[in-house]
Amino acid sequence: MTDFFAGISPVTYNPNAPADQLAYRHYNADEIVAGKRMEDHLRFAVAWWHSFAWPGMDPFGGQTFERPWFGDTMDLARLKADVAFEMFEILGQPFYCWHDADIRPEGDSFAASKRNFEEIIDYLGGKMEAGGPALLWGTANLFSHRRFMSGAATNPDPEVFAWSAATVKNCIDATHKLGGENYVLWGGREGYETLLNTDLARERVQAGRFLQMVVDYKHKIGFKGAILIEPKPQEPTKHQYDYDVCTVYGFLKEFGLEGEVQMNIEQGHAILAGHSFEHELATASALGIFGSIDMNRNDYQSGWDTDQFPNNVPEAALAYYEVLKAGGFTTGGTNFDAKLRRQSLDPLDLIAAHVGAMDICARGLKAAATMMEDGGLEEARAARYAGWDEVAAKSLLTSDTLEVIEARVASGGIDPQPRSGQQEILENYVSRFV
Ligand code: XUL
Ligand code: CO
Repeated sequence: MTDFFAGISPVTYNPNAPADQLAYRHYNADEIVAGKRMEDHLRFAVAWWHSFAWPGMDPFGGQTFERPWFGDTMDLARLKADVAFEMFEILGQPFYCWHDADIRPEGDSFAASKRNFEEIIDYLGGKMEAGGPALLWGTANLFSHRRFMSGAATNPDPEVFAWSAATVKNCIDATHKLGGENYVLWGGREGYETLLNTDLARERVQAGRFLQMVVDYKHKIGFKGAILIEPKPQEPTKHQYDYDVCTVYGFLKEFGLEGEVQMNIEQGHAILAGHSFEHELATASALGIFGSIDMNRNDYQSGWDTDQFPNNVPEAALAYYEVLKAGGFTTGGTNFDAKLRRQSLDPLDLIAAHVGAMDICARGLKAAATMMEDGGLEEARAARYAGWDEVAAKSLLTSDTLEVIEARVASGGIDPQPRSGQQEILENYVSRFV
């Protein structure tokens, strides 16, 4: 045992806990909601990078957090893992996630980094076997080190492409070894700063080939988890290729991978792309590529990716409504890709942030399930599209041609009458539940 979380006991469900006591007031893992345990619906995961590796810097200042495990040795990496699993025990969440770079120190060669990584993976494996949470997903950090400054798969230098491919191979192997449920690719620097030095067509082909190799390798080793792409429109690069769900779908179609890859949709990334979170979720569901979510919001005034813990129940309700409509998570889950504010220095801040976020999501899920059960939105939607149930309307989408349609409209049988979209009435309806 380390003493990092000294004095903080495992958090339990207690809706009547005194105000100053840490407790889940809404998240009750075993409670049945819409036919399933809440834990199985929400499938919460802690993100290793923000919780244990992020030092609290911003563009004007460096490290604010002082953590006893900060440093580049294997002993410190093991200490970091010890503290992480102590936090998991306090929270009791079922999953966690990592990048390779979060859990192991960088070595002075590829082979040395690989050795460090494999040693830590075995260390994590031991802790998972001893009762720790399962791995929701693993991923490679192909954006922090300076070798990736011009991209990974889309780098103009084929040696960086090769380094990245080799890194991803090892990360998929490790994810597979730990029984991970998904493997994520976020194209951190797969994009460009200026077209003046960029061959955009070539970079697309490189990214397509890279992803095909990932999918081939997954099948070769028998990894049953999903491959997930996490769209983001910009930051760190000015323009990123995986802009949003629709853009990624076009890319998957181009390279014949639409049946192989699903989406990890992040709330903050959706907002950066000029969408709502629920728009991205509904789009992925409509395209049959919904996978998992990163449940972290942005500050709406800042205009960049602030990765804050969720705190808005109505937003969470609309998001989980889409998740429920999509049939819920299969391999996916709710990952808190969220970091503390840099002034939130204390171990207690880290625990409280996750506890509050889990309660917000639980409230969102419960509201979404009640709304779904009530059925008001689906009834209104069905009524709005009821005209399409008519035989004549169905043939518009199957056998009719423009000439046939024109003849029908010209003969006077069609006279469209505008009808209210009832947005305010539907907004009033939703607010009854949230
Ligand atoms: C960055 C981001 C990443 C991915 C994993 O904005 O969301 O943390 O989730 O690489
Ligand atoms: Co993310």
